[in-house]
Amino acid sequence: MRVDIVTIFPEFFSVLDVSLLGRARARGVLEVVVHDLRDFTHDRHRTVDDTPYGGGAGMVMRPEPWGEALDAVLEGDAGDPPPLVVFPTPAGRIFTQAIARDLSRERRLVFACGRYEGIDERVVRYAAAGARGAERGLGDYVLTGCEVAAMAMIEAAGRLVPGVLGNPLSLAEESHEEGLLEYPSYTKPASWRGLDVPGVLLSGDHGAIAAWRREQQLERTRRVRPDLIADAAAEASASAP
Ligand code: JCZ
Repeated sequence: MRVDIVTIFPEFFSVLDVSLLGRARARGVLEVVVHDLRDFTHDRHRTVDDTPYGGGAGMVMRPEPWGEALDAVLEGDAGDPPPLVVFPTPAGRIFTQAIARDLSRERRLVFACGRYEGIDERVVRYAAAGARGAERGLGDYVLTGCEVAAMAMIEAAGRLVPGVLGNPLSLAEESHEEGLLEYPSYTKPASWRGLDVPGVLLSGDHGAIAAWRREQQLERTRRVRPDLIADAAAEASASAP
């Protein structure tokens, strides 16, 4: 998979050189190219923002540098389907594991990283016309810019790309993969500062361990994320014959 990122803070993305995704990049499974939006300006001050039409606080990113940047990034790509341009924004649909899975199957992703009060709305429409566009938010809170949100999405999608993770089996059992939170994990020692590992995990009874883990998943999800249980129930009734 190839990921392009357009941003006014290219140095922010140097963390993608390390860890899991860094190794995947070194092996050529994942290609990440970072572009500086200011390289697509033509004035002495490399201006990317201006005051909003209609008034209001803050600045909005002007469309011209974005148009040139997207043209340059998408130039020569005749692939089918065209690249997906993701606009991280708190005004987008919430990013979920299912969306991460969808992104991981894309041939090419482009992250358009806004700052200030966001990007001129016409850029989103332009991307949707020339490629495919998607506005996505991480959650119901506001960041100062899209870089951290983009990084989270790249990591969540990137680790699902075949060949990026060492052990693909570990993916199947983690939180959100089946609509439930993960069961609690323990390692040695069996007793630590007066706190003991649940006895069933030491029993060697694999059936009992599986049943205990499932019960823990259900209990934990009901307690901290009842909304996930409601979602799963709604999905089950929607797909019932
Ligand atoms: C650009 N501020 C892009 C996304 N989930 C979430 N919260 N905040 C954002 C976000 C904030 C931004 C920009 C300027 C995304």
